[in-house]
Amino acid sequence: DLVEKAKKAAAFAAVDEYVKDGMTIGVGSGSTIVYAVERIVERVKAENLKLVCIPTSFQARQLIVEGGLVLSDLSRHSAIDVAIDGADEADAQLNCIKGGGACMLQEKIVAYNAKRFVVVADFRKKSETLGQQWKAGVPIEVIPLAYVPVLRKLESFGGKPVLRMAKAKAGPVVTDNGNFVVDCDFGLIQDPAALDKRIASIPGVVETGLFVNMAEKAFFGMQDGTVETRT
Ligand code: DER
Repeated sequence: DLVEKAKKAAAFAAVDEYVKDGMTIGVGSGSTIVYAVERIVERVKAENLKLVCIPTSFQARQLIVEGGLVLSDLSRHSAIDVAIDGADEADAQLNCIKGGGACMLQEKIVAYNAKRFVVVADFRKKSETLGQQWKAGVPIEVIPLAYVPVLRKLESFGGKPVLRMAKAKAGPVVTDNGNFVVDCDFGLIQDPAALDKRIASIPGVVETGLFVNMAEKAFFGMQDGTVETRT
């Protein structure tokens, strides 16, 4: 269907432009990244590329291992050449909302430690202002014991915070790091940098899904099969 084709086109374009022999690659999480790993595996085989991959979640780790790629970690390879990841929304300045898959903590660590961070997404994520397309709120990773006071604090900021409940498990979503996720709707986010700092300053908040001023390029697969890029 159109969305899957768009995800694949964006992912293939990014891998073909950024992945070079000998690189250490940060592998993101979600559904779009699956196509990026597919293309990396294809190219490793076709071009005999020597790569090392750093995961951002158990899911990414599975993709790397199942793809027969070389798995490593930040203690062995802390200098990442390029991190490739999806996003829930990207604004005109390439600030992103991430965490739809509850993986934003490790994703942000890997993106932060990469020389280059690129986003791959379908047309639904292309936006002007954060909050315009993505209505599920800013994902926030929270230490479980603190989630109630954190919810209250976020409400005092004017947010509408909700603890993310699991679908395939009773109770709240538990992240790969053993934490909860709170999704907090702030409406349109005109100053994502200020909001990111404000949320992160609450004791008990581990990380936010606001990736501000981190991505250098975004590849958007469009409805007509083309790929639009934004830098
Ligand atoms: O959870 C995440 O941060 C993912 O990268 C998410 O933002 C993108 O997931 P998708 O590629 O399935 O839309």
